[in-house]
Amino acid sequence: MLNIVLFGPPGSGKGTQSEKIIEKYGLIHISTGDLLREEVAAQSELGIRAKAIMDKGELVSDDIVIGMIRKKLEANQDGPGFIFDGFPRTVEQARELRKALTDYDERVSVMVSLEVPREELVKRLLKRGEETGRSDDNLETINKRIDVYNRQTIPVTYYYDKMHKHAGVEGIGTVDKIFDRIVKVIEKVKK
Ligand code: B4P
Repeated sequence: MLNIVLFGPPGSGKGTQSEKIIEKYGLIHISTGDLLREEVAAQSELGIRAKAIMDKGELVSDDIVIGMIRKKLEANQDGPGFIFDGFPRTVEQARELRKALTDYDERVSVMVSLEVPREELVKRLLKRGEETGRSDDNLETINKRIDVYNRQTIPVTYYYDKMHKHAGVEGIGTVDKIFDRIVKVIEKVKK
């Protein structure tokens, strides 16, 4: 299987690039952000709790997110592999992902980290907020999300560095240009 972790700060293009990677490699998409927003839309108990946390720009608890991932992995064992979009976001989540994949004799092939400067992230997310009305795309929450990323999520890069699986990719330019850079990284690990 080809198992890709697509990593980066909020607004770095994870969701955007995931679509293109799926189209090319036929991977199964697991976006914890999308899964949480589905729960919010369904107004489930989990969704109601998650919305309050997401609107503050904080991270939903590891237990909840890991539970969602395990369910998805269990249900999709026959595919060509997975793209993990927006997960893991803490070192604990990274450790749990490793354990869950090991249960199926699988592992992460590569962690692709999209690198985008803060001012560009803020610009993109404000634009998306205007266009879609997404409730966490407002200036205060965007700044909080980026701070949370720098504090809680950046350490995940060191975790994959130690395993020689972290590949940084410049996330500035056209969507197609960035996709070409990602494909180069994937093709190397596919061999
Ligand atoms: P996510 O849904 O993962 O939100 P995100 O990181 O903001 O989105 P993404 O990064 O995918 O957006 P994209 O760049 O594609 O998470 C939302 C919240 O859910 C979190 O704050 C947290 O509370 C919770 N959560 C999710 N996962 C969790 C976890 N594992 N643990 C705990 N909590 C979790 O797109 C941004 C914009 O940029 C788009 O409008 C796009 O069109 C634009 N764009 C993309 N590429 C571009 C380019 N090259 N040039 C210009 N614009 C571009």
